[in-house]
Amino acid sequence: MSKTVTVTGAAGAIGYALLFRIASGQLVGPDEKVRLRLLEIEPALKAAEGTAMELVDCAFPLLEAIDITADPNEAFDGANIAMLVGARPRTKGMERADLLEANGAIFQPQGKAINDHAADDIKVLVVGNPANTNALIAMNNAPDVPRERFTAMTRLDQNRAYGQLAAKLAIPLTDIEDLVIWGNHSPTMFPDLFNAKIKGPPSQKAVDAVDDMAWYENEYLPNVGKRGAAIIEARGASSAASAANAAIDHIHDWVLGADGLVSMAVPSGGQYGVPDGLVSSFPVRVSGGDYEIVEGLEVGEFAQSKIDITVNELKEEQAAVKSLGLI
Ligand code: NAX
Repeated sequence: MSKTVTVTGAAGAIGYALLFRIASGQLVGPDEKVRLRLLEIEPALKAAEGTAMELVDCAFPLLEAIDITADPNEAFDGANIAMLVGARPRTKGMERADLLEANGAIFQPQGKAINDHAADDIKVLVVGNPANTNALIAMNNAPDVPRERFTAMTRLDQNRAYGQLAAKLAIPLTDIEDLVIWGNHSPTMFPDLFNAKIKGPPSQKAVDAVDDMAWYENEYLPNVGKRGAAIIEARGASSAASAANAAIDHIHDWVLGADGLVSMAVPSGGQYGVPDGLVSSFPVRVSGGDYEIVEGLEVGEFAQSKIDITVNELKEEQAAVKSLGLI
């Protein structure tokens, strides 16, 4: 058996950091062969071919085939996993409506192509920004695919949240568990220290271990939320290897399972008051190839006020794409 993995934006920076890890077996495990499908726009096909040449030159035993195309129908034909990385970035002076419209032109046809051509067990991860709303667009254009198969990435935010909390508490990040992100993959996201735990004995709530609400609100939240901008400022280019790493984590755990809570932006079923159908990040449990939103977690007044802000932003994006006729 092998899995067909479609990667869009394959010639981009994240694609370059992602494809070699998929082909080496880090995505779906060391026993599963993979067939790669690279989707790019015409002008980037040659660059994608160059990446494919390097993939061949790695002689990965698990890599069965590589196909390159600019046609979404071909790219998603028989796909078991789709990693939608290519998107239209916001350029200077671009209004939000223009950004959403430009991305609609990408994610509408890709959603339709997934609907018509992907394998029955397709799992979709949207990385390209605005990730939650791009996933919403693709999902709404794929009426025959169960909607829970469309997800967006907040795992990089989760990984950043782990790193910064471990640094603050001067503990190994393996001592932290159940630290998840709520809401939108944008600076409004909410990393939840109330449900995160520091391993014991005795186990402690992360917020108690920090014991500094001013740091949580005024440093941690903005520093996690704006980490992407800080990386651009420092490197002169946006996060690529860490984004690819998080995309691997997201799909790996979805397919193979994981302990504890992880963050995935998934269509809401109305949990925690998030409107049905909105693609928002939740605490989820993953096992047996499925995920489930974990209900009944503590959401106090502070957390709720932050979750409201980020969910309201998603509602506005949803209303905007609706008015543009994209969903
Ligand atoms: P690059 O600009 O390096 O690559 C994007 C690639 O997508 C380009 O090769 C382009 O030709 C291709 N592309 C554009 N339209 C396409 C289409 N219709 N079909 C197929 N391919 C298409 O960007 P990169 O640094 O790789 O980032 C990709 C996306 O990830 C961006 O939207 C970025 O904002 C987003 N990110 C999302 C993150 C997340 O946590 N969800 C974090 C990292 C990253 O910022």
